[in-house]
Amino acid sequence: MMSIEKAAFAFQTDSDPISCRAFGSGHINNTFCVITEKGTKYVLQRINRYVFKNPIRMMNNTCAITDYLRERIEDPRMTLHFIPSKDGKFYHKTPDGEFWRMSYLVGGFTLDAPESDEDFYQSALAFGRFQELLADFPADSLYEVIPNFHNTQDRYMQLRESVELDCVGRVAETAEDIAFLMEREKTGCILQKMLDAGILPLRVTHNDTKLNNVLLDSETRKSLCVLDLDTVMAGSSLYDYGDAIRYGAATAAEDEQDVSKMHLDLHLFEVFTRGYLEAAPALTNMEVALLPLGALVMTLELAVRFLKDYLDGDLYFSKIAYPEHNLVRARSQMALVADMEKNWTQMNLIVAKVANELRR
Ligand code: GN1
Ligand code: MG
Repeated sequence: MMSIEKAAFAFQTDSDPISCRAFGSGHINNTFCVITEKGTKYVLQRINRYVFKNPIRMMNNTCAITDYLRERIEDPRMTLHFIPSKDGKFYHKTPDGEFWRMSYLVGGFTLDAPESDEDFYQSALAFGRFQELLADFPADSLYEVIPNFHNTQDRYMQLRESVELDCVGRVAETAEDIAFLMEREKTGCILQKMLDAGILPLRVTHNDTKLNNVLLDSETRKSLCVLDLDTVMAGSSLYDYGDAIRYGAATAAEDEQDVSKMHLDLHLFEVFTRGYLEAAPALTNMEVALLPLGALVMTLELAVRFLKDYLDGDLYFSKIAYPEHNLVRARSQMALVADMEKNWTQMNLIVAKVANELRR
């Protein structure tokens, strides 16, 4: 039996697994859809051990969050449900040290790009609700799964280290890209400084709010729940809002090679802003005022991360389709940063308008 099949058999499924195929488009973990004799569908994932150093503590976070949510939702499909392994744990560890986990795949689907305004609005509601439902969850009890995950200051420091090391000789060809990012370092560090100073509240945040991390109901197309809880940690609401805009309100894919296609869709920006603020009414005025900055900083930060990884030889974002893939990703994010800068006044006006309409 192959290792994937073995892993599928390690969990308490309702009957024996009969099929297992690759599933989803995540950059980090390896994901499969398992179907059993009774026709039940499950998601099986192998956890990326380079990225997640302590999978057991990570799963403890995830289970604490899903348990908490389960007590506060009307429809059980509004949170993930993990399936225990045959030895009663929420993960399965193989003799060679790989970790697997399994959850139900219930009546829903995900999208890599919104097919309508409504799809994107639904994702805003899902991430806003997530924020709101977890408002009283003790954020400091969560294990810091990836230290300094959205600490842009630290991300810049790491980029600088990689530039100095130049371990695969890619610095010369990316001099302009490095310069673009370095020119914006000050802006990139504002949020972290405000969090450190207590001007922005520390919240439970998802930290990876791509559209494809939202499950939509197959029948109603309404958002059911948010997926991929690996990076749930203490952070800023601006991370979640900003990352969702970066990905979902962009006119091109994250790895578009033709950067002239990459813009911020201001209409989708407004649609998401409305949904997020409706679903998370407890955001402070300061958070609301800084939403555009959240979008800019998260885009800039991911450009820094992709470029750093390109300079390191693709160690972190190791799922690449061609050698320059991470450079292409970094450049598309930089193009989006540049477009946000062009639309800065508009973005701020839109946030002010929506907040005013919702009478905040
Ligand atoms: C990764 O696993 P996935 O594809 O949902 C990454 C995010 C990035 C994203 C870019 C743990 O998310 O931080 O924003 O790729 N997750 C981790 O697509 O690093
Ligand atoms: Mg994901």
